[in-house]
Amino acid sequence: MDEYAPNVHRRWDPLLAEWVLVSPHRDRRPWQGQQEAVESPLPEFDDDCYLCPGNVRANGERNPAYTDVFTFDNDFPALLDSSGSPPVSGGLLQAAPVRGRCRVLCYTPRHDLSLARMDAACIAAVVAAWQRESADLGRDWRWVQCFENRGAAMGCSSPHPHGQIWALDAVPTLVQREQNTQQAHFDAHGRSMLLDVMEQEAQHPERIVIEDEHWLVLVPFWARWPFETLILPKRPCPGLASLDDAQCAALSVVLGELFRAYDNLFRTSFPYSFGWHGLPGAIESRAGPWQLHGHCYPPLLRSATVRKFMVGFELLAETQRDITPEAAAARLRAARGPHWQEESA
Ligand code: H2U
Ligand code: ZN
Repeated sequence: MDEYAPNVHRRWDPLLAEWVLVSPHRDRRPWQGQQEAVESPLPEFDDDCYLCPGNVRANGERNPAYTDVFTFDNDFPALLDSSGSPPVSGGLLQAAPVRGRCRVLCYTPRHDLSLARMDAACIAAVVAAWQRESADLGRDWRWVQCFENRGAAMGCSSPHPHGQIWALDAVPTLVQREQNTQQAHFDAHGRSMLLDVMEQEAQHPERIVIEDEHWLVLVPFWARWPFETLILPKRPCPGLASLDDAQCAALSVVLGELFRAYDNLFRTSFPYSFGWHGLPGAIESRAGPWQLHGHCYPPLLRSATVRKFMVGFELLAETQRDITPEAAAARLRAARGPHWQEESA
């Protein structure tokens, strides 16, 4: 079947409780819009990088000569240890105090690498850091958000491989919505929603991108972004700190494969926002409403320079996507393998 044949329909996102409009044939419309800059090759060490080992950061502090991961408190944190004074509120105009802590996690001393170019051992150090931060910060804060913005197209301030961790004493809006939908499903069926999704997806390999004993990576049925993926542990697992050694080792391999497939797709350093949704703190792994999952939201649509914009209809009415999730998964599967830059080197 022609993957771009007109087949307009809507799909339901059970996690965020929203509809998504799917219009596959639109991917063919002529496009003379914005061209994103294609990045040039990077040095292994950059004197001017705030995140490279031994360099001085924007606040005057010097980074240690770190050799694997390096974590520090964000010099420009969005959340502070003390709340501001919310404006006087009441009725429909509600405000609330909020406190939190923001951390930056450098994945490796190598300025030129990325999750797509790091080996599994190197990624394992990042997975361990996510677990550590999630457990430590989870003792003091209600929510711990690990995430990464990659590439200038996603507003990332530095190509040095790094992510961020924001911890706060409030449950953020989208997390609260996922909490509500997962809890409602658990109350109604006594099972975790995402484990049920996974069971259904096992019968639909057309959306699966990577699968091993411990993990399933798929383009969700309800994906918003063109090449969006959802990363799911196969066993009940409430949060990052609950993953065991075998799951972490497998994840380090799976993440490398996924981000290499992204880079290979358009032979570029694929931009994205990626992050984990899971309960903070160290919690026993057992079936409950929360199932750990990673969301990867990459903006590219047709090439290294043509991206999807979430604008008019999306901002005012409902998210709309151009290619089907099934077509996106097929292309990601086909892009798996060695990194294109290593192939052509
Ligand atoms: P992004 O790449 O997503 O912009 O995140 C980088 C973070 O690193 C950003 O939040 C912090 C910025 O505040 N940062 C420091 O804490 N110190 C620096 O010297 C540079 C950047
Ligand atoms: Zn650097």
